[in-house]
Amino acid sequence: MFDRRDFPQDFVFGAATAAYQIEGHRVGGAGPTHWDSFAATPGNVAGAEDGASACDHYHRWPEDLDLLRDGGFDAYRFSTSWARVMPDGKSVNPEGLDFYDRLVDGILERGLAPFLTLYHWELPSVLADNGGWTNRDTTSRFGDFTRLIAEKLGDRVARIATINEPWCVSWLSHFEGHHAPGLRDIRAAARSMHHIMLAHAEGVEALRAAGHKGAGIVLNFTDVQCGDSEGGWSEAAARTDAIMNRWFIESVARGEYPAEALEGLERHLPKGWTGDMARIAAPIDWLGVNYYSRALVTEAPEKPWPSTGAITGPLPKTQMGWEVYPRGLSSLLNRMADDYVGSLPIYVTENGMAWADEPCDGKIEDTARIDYVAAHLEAVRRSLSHGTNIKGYFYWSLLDNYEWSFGYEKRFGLIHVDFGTLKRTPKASWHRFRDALSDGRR
Ligand code: GCO
Repeated sequence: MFDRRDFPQDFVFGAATAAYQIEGHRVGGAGPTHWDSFAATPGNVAGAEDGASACDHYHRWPEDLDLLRDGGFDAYRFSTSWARVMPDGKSVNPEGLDFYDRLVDGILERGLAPFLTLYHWELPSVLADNGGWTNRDTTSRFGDFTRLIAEKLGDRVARIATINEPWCVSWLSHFEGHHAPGLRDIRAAARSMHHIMLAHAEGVEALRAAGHKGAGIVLNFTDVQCGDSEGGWSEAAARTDAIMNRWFIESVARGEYPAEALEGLERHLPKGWTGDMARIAAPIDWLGVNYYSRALVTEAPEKPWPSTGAITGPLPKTQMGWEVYPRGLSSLLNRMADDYVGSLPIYVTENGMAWADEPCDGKIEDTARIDYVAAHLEAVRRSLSHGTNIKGYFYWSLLDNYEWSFGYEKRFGLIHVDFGTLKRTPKASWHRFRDALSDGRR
C-alpha cells in the first residue's frame, strides 16, 4: 500500500484532466474543433459520442476542485482549450479566458498547485481546415495562443506544459488514424511529427518572452519490447521505439531525430526541417512523463515501412485491454534521466487505469485500481532510489470522462460520473488516496 511518508518531503501528488474530456464544449462560446467533426463521422468514435456535454466541469468545477482538495492532493493538472479561448483560431473569446482565470484562482484558493497544459488536442476547426498540424503556420498560431495564456495566467501558474503527447497528436492521429483528424498518410504523419515539436519550440519561446520560468512538455512513453522472442530485441522493436519514444525526447534533449525513424520518414519531412532542430532543443525546466503500459512488437515484412505488428501479452489487462506492467514505468523514468535529461525535474503527469466501475449500494469498490496505483507508485519509489529526480505523480484521471475514440464507456476516474445525472461519487481509490495523503500532511 502507498503512503505519502514513503516519498520525499516535496513530492507532489495530483490528479490530471483535459479540457475537452471534461468541460462540456458546447457552452461558453467555444468554437468547433477537429474532435467535433471527427466524432461526427461514422465509425471514428464509439457511439459517435463527443465532448459537447462531457462532465459539465465548466459549471461544476468548484465541486470537482473540492473533491481534489478533500482527497488530500497537492496539485491539479488541467488543460486550456484553444478553441474555447480562440474559437476562430485568432480572436479572443473573453468568456473562455475568464473561465480559466476563475479556475486558476479556485485551484489556488484550495491550496492546490496548478499544472497547466496548453494543447491537449482541441485544434480549432478553422486551423484544421488549413491543414492543421501538417501546415507549418499552425505552429505560429500556437505561439499566439501561448502568449495569450501566459499573459493572462502565467503569473499564477508555476508550471506550464506546451503539448500533451506529441506522439498521439502526430502518429496516432495522422498515420494510424485513431484520433482526429483521422488520417492514414505517412507524409501527413511525418509533417505533423515535426510541426508538433516546432509548436513546442514556439510555445517555449513565447513563455520565455513572457518571463515564465516553468516551461515543460508532456511526452507519453510505452515500454517497447520484442514480441518475437521473449527478452530479445529486434529491428522492428527498435523502429517502434524510435517512432513512439525517441523521436520526441531526442528532439527536445539533443536536437535530433533517431536514424531508425528517419529511414522511413525523412523524405516526407518539410523542407529545411534541420534548421528548426536547435529551437526544438531549447532548454526546458521540467519533463512530464505519461505511462500506461508496454508494447510487444513483431516483424511484419509483408507490410510497408515500418513493417511492424503487435501481439497481445499474457499479463492482466485493464478495461482498455492494456497490460498492467509497472516495471516499465521505473525503467522509462530511469532511461529519461540516465540517457536524456540528467537531474532535470521529472513528473509522472499521467498514469492510471480504466475499469468498468458501477456503483453498488452507492459504493464503488475499485480494488483493481488501488492495486494498480500501489504497484506504479512502488515503481516510482524504485526509480527514486536509483537516483532519478522524480518530483511528483498525477493520477489519470480525477473524473470518469470522454475517453476520445472510446467515448464515455472507459472509466479512468477516481471519481465516478453518472453521465445521465452528472452525479459525482468518489470511488474506493479516491478514499484510499485520501487516507494515504491526508495522514502524512506536512
Ligand atoms: C492520453 C491522454 C489522455 C487519455 C489517457 C487515457 O494519453 O491519451 O493524455 O487524454 O485520456 O491517456 O487514454
